[in-house]
Amino acid sequence: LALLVVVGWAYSSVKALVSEVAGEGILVSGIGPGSHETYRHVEARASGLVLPDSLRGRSGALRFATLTPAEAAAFPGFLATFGEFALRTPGVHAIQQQGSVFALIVLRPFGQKKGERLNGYQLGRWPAERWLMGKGYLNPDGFVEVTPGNVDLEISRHFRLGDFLMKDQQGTWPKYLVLEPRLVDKLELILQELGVVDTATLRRGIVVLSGFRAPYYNDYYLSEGAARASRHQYGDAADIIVDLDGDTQMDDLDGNGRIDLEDMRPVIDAILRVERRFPQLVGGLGTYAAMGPSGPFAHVDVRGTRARWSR
Ligand SMILES: [Ca+2]
Ligand SMILES: [Ca+2]
Repeated sequence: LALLVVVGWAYSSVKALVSEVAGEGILVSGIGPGSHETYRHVEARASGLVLPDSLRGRSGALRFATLTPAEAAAFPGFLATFGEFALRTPGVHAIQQQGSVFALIVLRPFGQKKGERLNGYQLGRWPAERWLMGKGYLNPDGFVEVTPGNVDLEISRHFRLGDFLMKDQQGTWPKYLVLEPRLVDKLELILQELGVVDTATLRRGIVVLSGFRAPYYNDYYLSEGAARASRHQYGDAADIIVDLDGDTQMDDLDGNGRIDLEDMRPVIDAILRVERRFPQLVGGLGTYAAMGPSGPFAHVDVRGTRARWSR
């Protein structure tokens, strides 16, 4: 049986703790901001916590799953491992299993947002709070609570939780995020298609210019062409560049000395190949000419239906 080590929200301390654990067992911490970190061992066998392979996505590269409190309660072994407290207190529950860490993230329910804000963090009102919206545009189930302790959590082989945060409200903690694992899965598959997956010197390859955008933030950009029903509000969209050389600019992928829309061609081809292989990950694909210093970029999402545009 694999050694399972489970720790809570204070992710930065995970690595240190893992090395201290000997023998077969699970290490459980108190979770959530303000809670004391108390650790206890429980029997791995007794808890029955098993991660299905499907949680790692079609790329096999996912290292996180999001759970509503109800889903967490129904997750085999979750309650026995983390206790009922974990259902009431949203947080990250990281499981160390044979050298790789997997995070079960309990969401803060959408209903805890009061008006435009959640714990002081400005989010705004979702389209379905304001208008009658169709399927696929209902309010999100909840939010990932991002703290200084988990912002660098590796949620997949190439991405961190913080990659998908809004860039505003720098000094406000906790921050909140809507994030679909299927989006991160698709980005990992795009990297695989681009053939850059195991390039040792490049941690990422794809840079997320803009991931989650709360409605209040999205509304600022309506006049610049942002859609009122933008998928960014649902955590399943990202504006990306391919930046293998790490200069925060789209790369000259065709090597002709210019950085322009032609360089998006290999990216578009990779996205189309991913969608052909995995129709479940079909979504929007938009290309944009340079609007800022990072150069041209692509919008990719997993809305479930095909959408194509170029601006
Ligand atoms: Ca670059
Ligand atoms: Ca070029």
